[in-house]
Amino acid sequence: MFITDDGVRLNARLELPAEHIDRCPLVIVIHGFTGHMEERHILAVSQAIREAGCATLRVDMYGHGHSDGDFSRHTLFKWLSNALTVIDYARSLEFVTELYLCGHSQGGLTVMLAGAMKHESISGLIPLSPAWMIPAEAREGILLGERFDPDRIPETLAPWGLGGNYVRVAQTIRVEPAIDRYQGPVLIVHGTGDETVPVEYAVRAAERYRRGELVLIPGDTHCYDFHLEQVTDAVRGWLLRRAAR
Ligand code: FER
Repeated sequence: MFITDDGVRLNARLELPAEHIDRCPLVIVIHGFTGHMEERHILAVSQAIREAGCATLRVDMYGHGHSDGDFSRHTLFKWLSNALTVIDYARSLEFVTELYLCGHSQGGLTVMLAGAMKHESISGLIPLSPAWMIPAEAREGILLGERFDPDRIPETLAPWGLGGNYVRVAQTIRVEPAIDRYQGPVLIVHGTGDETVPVEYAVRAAERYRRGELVLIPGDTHCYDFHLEQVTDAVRGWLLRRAAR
């Protein structure tokens, strides 16, 4: 199915939990930079969410997976617009009791920002290895470890072929106020051996969130190559504890 964000078709998949019930919570699940909704860790986390009795809505964001848009033209503003549209779609579904946002890496950053913007309708956030240093690094002239002049942004950022507008947009975003604005419960999961997003960012975000909880996966990578089951256990357990409260 497609959810349309002002003419941009976003490939999306809605799945209900196995134990059929009339109404249940729904978790929107968002992949990372260069990712898509069929990645191993996205599928595994989504399944764990359904095992906790919640529906999942996986979405390919602008310029990714089978959604419209060119990768080279994607920006965090476009992803935020997509996220707001998907949230509004999810809120329109009759069966949905509560709405949660889960996202990996750049998708984790997206749910941190969108969760703050829509805080009144979001019951909790699950940022997985959130890449929330992207805006600060864009201001410093760093992108995925590569350096550039932040005041003379290249037209194209090799080797990913990203347009310079990705950086211009990222430079405007302030994550700390978004963290401070969100007062609901937040579960952050992060591998201590993450080669893309240093684990210290997860520690700082979890401390800064009013109701932050942190699960570290010892030695694991950005996409949980070694202990994906620890990630799924953490997410399932957190949602089950929310349901039992
Ligand atoms: C960056 C660091 C991390 C970056 C993107 C990421 C585009 C995101 C990684 C992911 O979503 O897996 O500097 O720049």
